[in-house]
Amino acid sequence: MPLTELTTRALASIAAADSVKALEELRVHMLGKSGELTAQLKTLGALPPEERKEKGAALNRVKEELSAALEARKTSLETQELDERLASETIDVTLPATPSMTGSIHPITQVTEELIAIFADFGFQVAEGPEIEDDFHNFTALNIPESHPARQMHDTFYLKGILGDATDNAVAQHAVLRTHTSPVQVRTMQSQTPPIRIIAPGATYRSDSDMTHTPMFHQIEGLVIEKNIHMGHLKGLLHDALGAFFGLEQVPMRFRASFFPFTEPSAEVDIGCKRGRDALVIGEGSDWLEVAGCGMVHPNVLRNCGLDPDEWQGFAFGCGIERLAMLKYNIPDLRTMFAGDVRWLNHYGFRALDIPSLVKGVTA
Ligand code: 2U9
Repeated sequence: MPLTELTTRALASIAAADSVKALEELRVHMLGKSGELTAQLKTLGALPPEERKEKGAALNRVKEELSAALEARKTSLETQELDERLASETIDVTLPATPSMTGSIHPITQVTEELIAIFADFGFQVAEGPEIEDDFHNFTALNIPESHPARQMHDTFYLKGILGDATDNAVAQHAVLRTHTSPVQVRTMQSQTPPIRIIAPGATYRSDSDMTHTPMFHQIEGLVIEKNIHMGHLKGLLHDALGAFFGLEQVPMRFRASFFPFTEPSAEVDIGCKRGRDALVIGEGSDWLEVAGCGMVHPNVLRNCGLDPDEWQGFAFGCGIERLAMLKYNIPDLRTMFAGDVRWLNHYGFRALDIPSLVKGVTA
């Protein structure tokens, strides 16, 4: 076919192509390996040099013209196709998003928030204090004598150096990682005037690591200081708080006489339970499970914190948050709590929007 006719027909076909796909087929048909123009280019080699030069130049011009026409048509078709899609496809930007949830609330955080919700309902405020303490607030004020085993190296993490200025008549104070949250109550008694009604949740540290102990763990402690507060109030409060926590109207509970340096009298708190072969049911059965310790604040502690024991008395209690979380949410192994395993967190973690509130009961 003469070159001019081939060009005219090809340009007409390009102009008539109605899709990017049809255009691509045309390109292959003309300029592809077995295309019409390519076939003509292949014949150049057999021509005498003068004729080859002339025809070669003509063929290249046609090739460029067709390539340019193909490109221009392609751009125009693409624009047209996009316009058609934009006209036909609609998106409702007012529809609610459907995000996939990632991340979860650790059971320790969840249980802490549950307990805060429960005690806030009883009129308690949340108190906080430093995790690096001195030995006065962590031990001395709490009537824990110098020789007490809890002060020994194997229990307490001592930090290098001392706090305060020992040269300036001040007592040299060892820096320790707090071994309980009790120094928070000491600081509150020193800085506030009773009546006091606080809970102190937070991280605590002991140099202890085995199946049932991790070097960092969490406690929640409570303190009430009033003029006429007594053990009966303490027992009633813990009964109602534990009932709310475990989602039970009446929880069997008993006080067992015990000893703590900072309370007198002291008691350990058990709740009734039934131990099945692989399940533990709280609130039923004839077995007992220890969940907390408590007592009336020792007069020495009140005095150490600047309160007159003849004027004020108080009760205090403490429990381990890990233990409560394991019991309530059937977590079998303490050490998995801090392994940072995302699969564990997906399983035992809570949704960020499941904020504990007493409106529905704090039991998830
Ligand atoms: C002040 C006065 C008294 C807090 C108390 C307990 C009893 C207790 C343990 C339970 C399990 C700690 O996590 S655990 O090992 N705690 O048995 N704690 S009375 O008494 C205080 C605290 C502060 C000023």
